Amino acid sequence: MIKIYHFPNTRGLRAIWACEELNIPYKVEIIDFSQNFRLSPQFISISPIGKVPVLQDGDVTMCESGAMVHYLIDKYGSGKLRPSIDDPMYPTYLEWGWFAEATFTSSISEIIRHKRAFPKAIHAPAIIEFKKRSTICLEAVSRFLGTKEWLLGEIFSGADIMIGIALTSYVRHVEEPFSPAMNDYFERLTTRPAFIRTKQAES
Ligand SMILES: N[C@@H](CCC(=O)N[C@@H](CS)C(=O)NCC(=O)O)C(=O)O
Repeated sequence: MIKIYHFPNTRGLRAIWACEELNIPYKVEIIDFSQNFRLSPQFISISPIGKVPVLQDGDVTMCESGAMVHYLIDKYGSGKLRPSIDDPMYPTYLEWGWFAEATFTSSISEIIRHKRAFPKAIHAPAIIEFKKRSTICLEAVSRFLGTKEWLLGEIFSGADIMIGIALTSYVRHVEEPFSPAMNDYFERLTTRPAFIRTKQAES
């Protein structure tokens, strides 16, 4: 069975959510998030820089959340949650999935990393700058979404899972209100039964 090493409220939610949407059996192992454990030889052997999530599926071990979502959808989705490669929406699907981690979540992570690295010397202008960069990403998502139900239109896809978890991080760490349209999208995402089960799976 697929095993997902995870810590609550982190990117492992993406892999769990994909499993839930696709009804793939999986189990979650909540790890000890201390650096001691994450940088231990035991954990580094499955996650080379000591981060979560890690997904194991038989002989496959993965430690990038976006790659996990992509893999689960391609391997187990039977065409669900993604357009086919010759669909004109396919590049858009890839683009927003990548944007979610490489650009959007990465800006939000700067806030977390800065606070964790300098708990007694948080540099307020740096936090303001990181929040500003994260909000520019949010606005890009908002413009692209427009009045659509999901990023690709009527079909919920892996790109929504990727962006959805970036939005949960935005709420927790940027703490700026969403526009009404973004609020509606966020509500559509977080009231999906699979998302609700995802949150239950990590507690
Ligand atoms: N690009 C990786 C990032 C993984 C990552 O940064 N994970 C965070 C939790 S969401 C972590 O383990 N942080 C611990 C640290 O930075 O030391 C992914 O998408 O899986």
